[in-house]
Amino acid sequence: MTTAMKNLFETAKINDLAPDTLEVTSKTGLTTDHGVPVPDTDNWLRASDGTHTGPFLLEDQIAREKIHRFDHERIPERVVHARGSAAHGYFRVFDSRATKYTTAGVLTDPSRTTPVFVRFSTVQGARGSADSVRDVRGFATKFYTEEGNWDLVGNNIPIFFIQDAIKFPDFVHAVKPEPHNEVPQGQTAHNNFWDFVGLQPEASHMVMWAMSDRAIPRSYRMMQGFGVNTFTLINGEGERFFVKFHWIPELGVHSFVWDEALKISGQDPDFHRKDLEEAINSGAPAKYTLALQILPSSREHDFPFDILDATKIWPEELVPLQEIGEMVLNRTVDEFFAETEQVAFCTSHVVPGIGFSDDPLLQGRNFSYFDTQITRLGINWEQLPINRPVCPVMNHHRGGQHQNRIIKGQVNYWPNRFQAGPPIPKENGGYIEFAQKIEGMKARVRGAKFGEHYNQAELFLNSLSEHEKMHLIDAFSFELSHCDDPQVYETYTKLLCAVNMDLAKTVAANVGGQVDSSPTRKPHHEKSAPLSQGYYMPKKPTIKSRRVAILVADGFNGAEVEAMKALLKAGGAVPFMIGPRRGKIWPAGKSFGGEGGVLMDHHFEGQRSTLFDALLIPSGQQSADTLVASGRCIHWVREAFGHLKAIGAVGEAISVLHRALKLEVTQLEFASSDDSAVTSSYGVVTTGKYNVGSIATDALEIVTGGEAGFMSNFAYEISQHRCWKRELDGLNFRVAY
Ligand code: HDE
Repeated sequence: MTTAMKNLFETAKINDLAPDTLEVTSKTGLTTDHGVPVPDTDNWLRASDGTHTGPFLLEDQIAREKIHRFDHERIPERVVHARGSAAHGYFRVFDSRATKYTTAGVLTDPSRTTPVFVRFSTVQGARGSADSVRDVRGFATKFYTEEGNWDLVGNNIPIFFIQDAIKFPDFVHAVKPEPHNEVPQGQTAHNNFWDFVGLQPEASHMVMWAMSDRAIPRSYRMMQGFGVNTFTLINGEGERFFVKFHWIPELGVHSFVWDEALKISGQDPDFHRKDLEEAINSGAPAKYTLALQILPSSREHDFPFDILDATKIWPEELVPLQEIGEMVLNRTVDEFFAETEQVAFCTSHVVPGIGFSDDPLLQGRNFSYFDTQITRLGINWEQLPINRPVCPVMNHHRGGQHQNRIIKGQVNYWPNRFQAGPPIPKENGGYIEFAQKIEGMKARVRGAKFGEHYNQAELFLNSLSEHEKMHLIDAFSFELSHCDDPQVYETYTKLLCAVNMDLAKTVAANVGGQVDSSPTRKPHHEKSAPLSQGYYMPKKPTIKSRRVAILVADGFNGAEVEAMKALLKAGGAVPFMIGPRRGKIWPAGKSFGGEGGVLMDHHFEGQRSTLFDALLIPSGQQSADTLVASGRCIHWVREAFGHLKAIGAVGEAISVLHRALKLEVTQLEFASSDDSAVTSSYGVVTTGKYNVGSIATDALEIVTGGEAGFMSNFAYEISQHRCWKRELDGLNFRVAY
């Protein structure tokens, strides 16, 4: 006897949801909840003489039901990770190589396709807070496997603020809006957060990550995911391995720049939510590789850090990643509340072949998640369509609010005289805990190695590239400047001395903090390359799903724009036409108001440069003259330049760049306007003449250099995400944006 089912397929969960999914059309008439047709949903039943409005009648059960249902629409939001968005997809392993570590079919059987549902989130903010705030991102995956649901509830940062789950309520109270005035929203830049982490040195490693670019990801599709905690795998021989789970995004690991993130919080608070939806709908599903870090049980104590300490990474140089499979998110949700809001994860939900470790954070999490779902969704939360497994579920748990299932039979206990619903032995797939030997005294203690807090914080800092270090200093300075209690920021700048003296001095100088004259820790100067985001650039340069704004006004070069759009689309990018008005704009040679007008996607005021990855301005004298004379357009260019984005301009449009940048940034080079040579200077790509006939040769190779065409050079700059050299040479600081 077994509960397992065979041959799941990509859409198994979607099919499972189908009976609960309703398509509303003009033929789906309105009914009450008890199914009676409703003829009028606009007027409450009332006593009226036909001319004057009289009092309403409580007997109107249709109106009462409508109001009752409305009054109870809200459920408690998640204590943390309240703001999120989600997508459906599937997971497949490349081959069976993980069989030596685990019996879990989801990780070892290449003939399987396991449906998944992934919810991404921020941590601190409320449900309605902005997407682009500085924060850790949640990355929670529900695998609907043949042997039950496996929830891998991870983050985009591989470690955590605290070591022991008992500190979680303190940490969350400190990071959340302050109790007296419920301020601030979606931010760690406040006294209580910095007070807590300043007094809790175990947080110092995680604080470094939270102040790095990792905490302002460009997209959920461009960030890593980490299981954070140490889990275990058990193979067919009964051997146990420690494991850490990693997700690596296909598109590389990229972030906003801080000024951009701040502005997007106001300009488009739903940026990440829309980004995921737009990418999936435009045929660019989000893809991630699953990689494992594996340690045999025998190596548990071989490291200077405790491998069960969630404030530490296992450096990849010591424990390499093993890539085993790929996840694809290719379907948006049908209804946010029923799916994204009601999905509920539980770290304790693992499948045979996967187990836990003594990681003290994980053990607390294993208690907490089930508990919180009871408050949010009720005890039968796992029967909700989005949460229920696609394999058979049967047990003798009964009752509780919102029991959905009807289980036939005379008995609901075990043992029973019918042998109904028996336990499933290991041979048939029953989940068996690893027979771990345990000894010790009952005490409130942590392992000895849990006491060291700074070595990996320094390792992280040493491993960052120059521009990443600059961003980290700026982030610390921004955050601590928002603390108005000197005790708070002075404590933190002193703590930073233990991580790195130069960092501490710079931040202290910026925020008016203090440094210790004699730090106790000696620096080790070690580095680990994969800790820098640049390490995880895409395997092949790509512009897939990048948003490119094409700025035009009447009189732009129409044929050129058509060619450019075609090339960008061929590379998977998403071009947007931006003009002085959202209606039609007429290319050169077409008469205003006549045939051949091009509909704009947005107007200059409707969108800002912050919402695009790159800026392109085609030729056309009249168009360029209008743009040069528009302060808003000049701001578009300066802001894109300040945010280190790729900028392209052709022919007369080069004058727009002259007007926006040339005075301040004298070392920028531009192509001359009568020449078809391509000039690429600090991510600004220009050419005097773009030969539309050259599409075939300029077929978006995504390469840089004089040999390559204009669009290939422009695409190359987009694929680099940002031009860091512009920042390292201080060019962006000279432009007002
Ligand atoms: Fe969570 N966490 N957490 N957490 N967590 C929740 O569960 C908790 C931790 C993470 O999209 C809650 O359903 C404790 C680490 C994600 O629905 C709650 C501790 C990591 C999500 C909870 C931690 C996470 C949550 C709130 C310390 C990274 C959102 C609502 C011991 C590996 C999942 C809920 C979603 C959500 C408890 C620490 C990730 C209260 C006690 C470390 C991605 O149960």
